[in-house]
Amino acid sequence: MHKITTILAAALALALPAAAADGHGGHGGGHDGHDMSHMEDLSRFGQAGDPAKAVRTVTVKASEIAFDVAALELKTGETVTFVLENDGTQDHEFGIGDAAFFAAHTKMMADMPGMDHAMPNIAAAKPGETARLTWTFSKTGDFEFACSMPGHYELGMKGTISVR
Ligand SMILES: [Cu+2]
Repeated sequence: MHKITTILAAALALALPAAAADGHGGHGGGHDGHDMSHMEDLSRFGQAGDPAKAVRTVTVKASEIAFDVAALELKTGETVTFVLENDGTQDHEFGIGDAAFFAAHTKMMADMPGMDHAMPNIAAAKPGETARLTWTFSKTGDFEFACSMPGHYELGMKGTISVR
């Protein structure tokens, strides 16, 4: 009997992390099983910023299927607030990352449509709505901004971020 209990406990221990780990702890309610912990460390392209410390605001308009901005040139250490204006008829996102991040995130979006994909480096706006994202570009380098809605990245809904 003791042995069976031990085996059951081991099986539960194996099953729990996948079912319970949200990885963010703040906004995962109602979306159990969406484990973001496999994502890489976002800090290689900066971190969420304090809106009160933003040195500028950049408005990016989204429509089908493109942004009205192709390239951003920023200074290392700058905190920028982005205002995503969705002028289109589909949902769009403005995310900050790099090619590897978007390769993984667009795949997840395509594999799990309808899930809550909220992440600190992504703003999402429904048609006619506006969303804000403040980001501190603490790392020098070449990054990307993009929309991860299924197919949009592949259709060119992305641009470059140069941080110097
Ligand atoms: Cu889009």
